[in-house]
Amino acid sequence: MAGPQVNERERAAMSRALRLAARGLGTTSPNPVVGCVVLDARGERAGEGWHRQAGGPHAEVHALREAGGRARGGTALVTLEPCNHTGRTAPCARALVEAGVRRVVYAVADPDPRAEGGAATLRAAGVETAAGLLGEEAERVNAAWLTSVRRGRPHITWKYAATLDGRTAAADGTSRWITSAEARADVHRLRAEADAVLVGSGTARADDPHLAARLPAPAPDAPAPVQPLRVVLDTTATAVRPGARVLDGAAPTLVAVAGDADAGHLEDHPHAKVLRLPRAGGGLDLTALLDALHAREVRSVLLEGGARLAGAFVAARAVDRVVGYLAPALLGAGPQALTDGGISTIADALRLDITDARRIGPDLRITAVPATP
Ligand code: AOF
Ligand code: ZN
Repeated sequence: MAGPQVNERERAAMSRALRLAARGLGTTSPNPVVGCVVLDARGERAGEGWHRQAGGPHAEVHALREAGGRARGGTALVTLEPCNHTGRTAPCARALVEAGVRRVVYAVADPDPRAEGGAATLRAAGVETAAGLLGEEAERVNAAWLTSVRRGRPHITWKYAATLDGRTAAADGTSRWITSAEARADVHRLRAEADAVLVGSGTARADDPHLAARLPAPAPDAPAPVQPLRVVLDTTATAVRPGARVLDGAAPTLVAVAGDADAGHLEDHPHAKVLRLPRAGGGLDLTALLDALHAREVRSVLLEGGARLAGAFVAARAVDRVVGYLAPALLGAGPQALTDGGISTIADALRLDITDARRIGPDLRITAVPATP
């Protein structure tokens, strides 16, 4: 996509703003991640900042503070259209006008109805605006928040680890460890960035997973990342037993059960919350689940297992990103990473675009998103 007319310094500054924005992954939810760089009238970098925490100053405020008087006549590069509303902080569009910024370049328009209109406010005050610079990259770093605001449901990442022939365990059920320690550490990063991690009852029963993240050290001047909500789909309330590792209190845990399930042992448990959902197609109603998570301001979900649950999300076309860790090994038999996706003919394949492929230790990590038709 052709972006706006910009010079090389502006492009480099937006690229820097995107890297700054990414520092907020894991600490800004339910707010977006946003980065901002202010160039002075000569095009030199005068200030920069990023949003650290919901309720805290927006990225623009940090960057303008650092730039001080050098913002006058300068250019602000922001990864999200500056806000136009008085929320927990004053409108950034006004702050940019008051600082005397001459031009504002932003990567993605703000779809939040509370905040929209920043670009129009800037233009009305005589500030030049340009949109779309590195828009695809900005969409990617803010995918969780943008999906949530645009679609009214969390952004869903399906993660799996398999051998090169797509097996997640051997025929006898052994699966420790298919991928390397490096790949498993990378999964902890994915967890730390997610608001919730989700597993089905089969995984809960078979693996008794803990699902907490090994959290990274906080970024400079930033709050510590928080543990994601652990969510288990346990239709009949029989998979999560009182001694289950997800009930250890290390992170909050939500157990979704059918309306008629006998879940007294969970309702009485100090470290569990029970969510009652309607049944659908032999399991729980996924739309109702996503509605309930959205109502709790869960912006992003990491689907961690198993194959049938992933299949249900594929069948519902509710997978926004796939992260596959492929180990250089062959098994030739054993369970598949994905089953029952509701696809029986090649024309119905869920086509993806690979957005990243790299080595993680000895393994290969492939990231892909649904192809746009
Ligand atoms: C941020 N950080 O750097 C920018 C945001 O909850 P509030 O009052 O802080 O407002 C959040 C809204 O402001 C958010 O939904 C988005 O539309 C806009 N811009 N938000 O958290 C930022 N620039
Ligand atoms: Zn703002």
